[in-house]
Amino acid sequence: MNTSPRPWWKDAVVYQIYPRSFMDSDGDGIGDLPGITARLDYLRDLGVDVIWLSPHFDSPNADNGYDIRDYRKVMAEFGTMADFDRLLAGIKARGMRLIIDLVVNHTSDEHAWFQESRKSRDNPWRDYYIWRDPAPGGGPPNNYTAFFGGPAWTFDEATGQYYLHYFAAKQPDLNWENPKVRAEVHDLMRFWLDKGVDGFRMDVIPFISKRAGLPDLVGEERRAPQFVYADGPRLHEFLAEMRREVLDHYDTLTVGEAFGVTPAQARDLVDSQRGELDMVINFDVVRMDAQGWRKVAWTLPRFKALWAELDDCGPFGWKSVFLSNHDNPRSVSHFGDDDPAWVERSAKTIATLILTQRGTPFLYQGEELGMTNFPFERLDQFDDLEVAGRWRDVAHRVSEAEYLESVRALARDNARTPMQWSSGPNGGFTTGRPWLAVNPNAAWLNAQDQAARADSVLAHCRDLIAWRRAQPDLLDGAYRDVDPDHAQIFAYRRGEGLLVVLNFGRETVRWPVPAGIAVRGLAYAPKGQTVVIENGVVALEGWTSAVLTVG
Ligand code: TEU
Repeated sequence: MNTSPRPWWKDAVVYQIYPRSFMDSDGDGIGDLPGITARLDYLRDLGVDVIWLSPHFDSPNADNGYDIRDYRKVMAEFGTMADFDRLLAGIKARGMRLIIDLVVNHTSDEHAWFQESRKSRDNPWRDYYIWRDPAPGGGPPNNYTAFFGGPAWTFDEATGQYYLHYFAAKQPDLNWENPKVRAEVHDLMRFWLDKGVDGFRMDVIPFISKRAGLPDLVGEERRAPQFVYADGPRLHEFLAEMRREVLDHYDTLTVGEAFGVTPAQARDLVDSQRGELDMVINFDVVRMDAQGWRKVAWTLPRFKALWAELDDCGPFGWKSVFLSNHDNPRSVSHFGDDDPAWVERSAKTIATLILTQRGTPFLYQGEELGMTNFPFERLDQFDDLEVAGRWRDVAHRVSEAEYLESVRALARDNARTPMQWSSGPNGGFTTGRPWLAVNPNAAWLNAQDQAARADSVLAHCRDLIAWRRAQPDLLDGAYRDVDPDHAQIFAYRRGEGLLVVLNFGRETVRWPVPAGIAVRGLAYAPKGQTVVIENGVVALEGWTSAVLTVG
């Protein structure tokens, strides 16, 4: 029997900050650490427990900080180490915690290790990266493709070999087979933990172990190489070593970004008896309507089936719950209804889902306001290298209109437009020129307006976060979908005492409570939205959510 105390992160609500787009304090159009520090009261008032900060390290920004040049230095645009220390102190002073991004599948090609590594075949850092000779007939060593377009190999003239990169050519993959690389990673983790950070979100962590011999992708593997990249033979060993060497000596939260991981593999990664990760960020739901770059249809029954499948994270596992982040469209545009007449109700419904599923909820900046996708109209409006990179791959066989239609729905830049603090210039994000355009709906969709209204999305998130703390059934109760086939209602039990009912459409629905569940009353609903319980039927207005007590 497991007698250890319940870890703090099981009851926590996590809030992700993408620093580039959160708050600019110095007018250069780029968000920064002092900007975040200035907004800590906003986050405390919202009631979140943990902040996950996307990369804040020195970087040439080929991929907005996911290409790190120096792991021990703060990105100049974001401030200094003193600014980081002030931010961390401000977070602690408010009773919150901080986890940072650990991006160690790859570095920037401008990292000192790679600068050395590429110099010569016998350089002491050569084996920090993955170098291979050209294929016998010339060309890349195998047919691996990169997520940002083109092959996963780039030829380096100086030494006549190719280096491997699963992402951009400016993001060479580290060679985790080399014990020195692993020791370097452990060291840099200790550096930040000793400063007082409370853990890590680990970027594409399942990719660190490469398949032995790097054989070609075959058949279906070519369409979704992430499943091959995430399936290396030493992944579990490397994670257990990291736990032993580093994490066991601190009180941390570790959440692995599990791109390419199946639910079955995820169960191993989060099995606390194995000692690897505390939870993972699973892609099944957020990418359910994406085939590569192409947007395909999704349905509510399929959506529900995926939640049910993910809920099974094994007897010793735990999971994260999220519907958006900096790599995905805005949740209200993606799975809700971002029509101005419905956006607030719809965003509240989605927030209820996130805050009442079993697992640790992750809210992404602006989601607490119902921020929407940006009305992109042309390819040249996108900043993200992924949009141009994939376009280069497919332009010869796909029309620009067809590509744009998918990309405007799914592109990562939708989530990266600046936070909408007010209806003022640039949504109150900056006094300068924002690095990425502010969504024009900041005029009426912003934090200042919502903070003043008791029925706003922001107020709903705040109220529900506070309320859930005192609900053992929400924190730990078993999960059971009670009507998996309904096309508009998502309804699930939490523990013995609660039933959550969400209306995923505009029409009012009269939903008959399934036999065997006795509804006792309404425990929670967003302010100003009508829920009527009568004769075993729950009537919910369009895009309305309710938590009911059952017995
Ligand atoms: O994301 C990797 C990932 O899983 C994808 O979302 C990826 O961004 C792409 O869309 C694949 O199709 C992580 C980071 O979250 C992302 O921002 C980085 O660009 C990427 O790794 C590389 O570090």
